Amino acid sequence: MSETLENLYSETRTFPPPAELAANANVTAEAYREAEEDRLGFWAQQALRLSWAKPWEQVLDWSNAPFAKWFVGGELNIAYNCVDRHVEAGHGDKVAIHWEGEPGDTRAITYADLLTSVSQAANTLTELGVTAGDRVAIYLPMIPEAAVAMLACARIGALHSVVFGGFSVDALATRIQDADAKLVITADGGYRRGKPSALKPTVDEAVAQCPSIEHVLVVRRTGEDIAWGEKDLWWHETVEQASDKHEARAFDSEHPLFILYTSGTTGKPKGILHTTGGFLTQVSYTHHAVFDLKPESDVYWCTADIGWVTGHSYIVYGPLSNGATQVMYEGTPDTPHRGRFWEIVDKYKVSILYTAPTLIRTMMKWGDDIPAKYDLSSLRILGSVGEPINPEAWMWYREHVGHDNAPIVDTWWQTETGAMMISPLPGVTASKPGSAMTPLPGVSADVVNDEAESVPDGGGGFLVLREPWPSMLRGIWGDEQRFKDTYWSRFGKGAGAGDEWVYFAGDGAKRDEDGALWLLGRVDDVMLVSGHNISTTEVESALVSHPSVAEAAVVGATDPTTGQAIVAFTIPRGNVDTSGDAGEQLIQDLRNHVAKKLGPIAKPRQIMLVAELPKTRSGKIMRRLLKDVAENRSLGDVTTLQDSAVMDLISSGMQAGKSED
Ligand code: 6R9
Repeated sequence: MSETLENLYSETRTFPPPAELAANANVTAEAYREAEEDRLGFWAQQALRLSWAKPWEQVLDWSNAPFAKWFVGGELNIAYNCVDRHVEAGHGDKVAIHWEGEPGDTRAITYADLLTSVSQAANTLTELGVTAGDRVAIYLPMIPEAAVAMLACARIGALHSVVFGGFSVDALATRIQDADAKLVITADGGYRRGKPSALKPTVDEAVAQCPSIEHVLVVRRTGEDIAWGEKDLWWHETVEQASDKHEARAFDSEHPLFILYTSGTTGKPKGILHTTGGFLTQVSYTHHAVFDLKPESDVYWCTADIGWVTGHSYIVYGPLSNGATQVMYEGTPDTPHRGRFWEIVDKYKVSILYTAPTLIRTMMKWGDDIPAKYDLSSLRILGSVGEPINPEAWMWYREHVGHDNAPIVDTWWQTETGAMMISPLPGVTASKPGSAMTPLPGVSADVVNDEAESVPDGGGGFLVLREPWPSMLRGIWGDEQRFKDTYWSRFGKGAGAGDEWVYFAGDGAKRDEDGALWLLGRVDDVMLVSGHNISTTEVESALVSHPSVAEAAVVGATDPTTGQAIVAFTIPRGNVDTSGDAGEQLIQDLRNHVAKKLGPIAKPRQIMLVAELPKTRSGKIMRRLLKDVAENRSLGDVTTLQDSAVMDLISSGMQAGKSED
């Protein structure tokens, strides 16, 4: 990418917060002013929302940059903050988790229940020889034991490394080996798409390659037959029989909390390391501020999987530290029917919903009539995370889910940032559809050119973070050099330019005429067409703005005339006729539609109509694989792909219909 990224799309709609919400918001515009005047003082104030066993002496130690220390000298226990203190405050009977299994079985878990289970699990882990600093791999479905296991590790100072249930033997084994984990916590299986889906056989195969594993702790979920080895222990025969008395001892603010592997687009997965005090401070504050959480009345639901950072920060640590009541759902959105999500919102009167653009676009594809069948009036705030949300998907979310008045918070952040960084505040910000708007109080994000200079309003470039933040990653497990190279060597001091350390997020972005930020996707995906740097996001959003399109993925394929040419893979909405001539006509209409919205430079060379797109388990489109298809190469690494059959379908379609002009 050369100096800047083209800014092709312009958006004029804005939606101010509803007056009543603004009047009662947890956080007002004052927070931006306070943080602006005294950033460290602001974060120290937020840290006081937690319960510390020993106060800190220094808010930030940045002398060993890019390795940060936050709340230096302070001590706290994370599980105590997420569980015990709510029980001590008299909220033991309050529901922490309304769990909904895919087959329709349910459990209501109070904070007192959670304290019992976490204490029992902490005692069991200790009996199994797990001590502070040890690593524990967690490979579980979306069942309450996943949260219990994470909190039990945190309680005794062991690091958890959660691996998506559904990752392959190899993916699990390499993560166990890299972290040198002692224990795996898993289940016989979970329910997905209406049937039991086994997990234990994958663990058995992985553990056979991992001599570091001493024990495998197995939750019984499906009751299916499984093989049983000498390292295996049932959860119900150990944890559920253990003493429920466990004293939570305090750990240093910089004590490691967890490792979470992120694959990025290429290469060996990186074990992103997070620590205790700063992480909890920022997840807790952002959950309170961005969702305006009122713990006494709100019902919160984050649809993420626990194996994604969103599940760590915004199912476990953020909501529980704030004493929230939340919904946790085991299964898929279309089991047993496509209204399942809305049925759950209606049933539990969910008031805050946090989901991903991929789900919103899927719901768009399935049709407006489905959410219309349910009472969604309890919803008062809607969140989005994981990818840029196309303006049209944003509008659909607002109209069909948020009854035209619930504010949408589009939250930009990463596994590496640990917590939200750029997002509207629901009681303050007048939001634009598709924009994450502005950095949160205490966060300094910028859009820069190659020389790390801020681009003017209306310009595009690289998204960077100029100041350290409490929940920032503390490194890559076992690889200091890779940490510096990946995030700190592109701009600023680490690049030999100036005195300031500048974090490069790997994303492209633009700042519009009003100073609002628009995320434009990974810079690796930027297309270079006849000398113009065009973001995949803008072309995808232009396609999704056509009434016949639900979802689109765009890649730059090598082209003899233009360097790269735009190739689009497009999912039509449910009711659209794509057979024969109608399909050909639609493709021409779409090409013209993009040219009209963004200018002729962005007109796709080729458009494929497809039924599905390749996605990761967290719902991100894997453009790299589509590029392989568009350039007629054999497919690269597919280990993080959610459904491998999708690629066969797309490749065969690509061979059949090469429509260009
Ligand atoms: C939380 C999470 C991080 C990458 C990030 C960016 C993309 C996440 C986004 C977004 C635009 C948003 N991303 N949220 N892009 N708007 N609101 O997703 O973490 O899985 O590590 O992914 O996801 O590209 O760099 P992670």
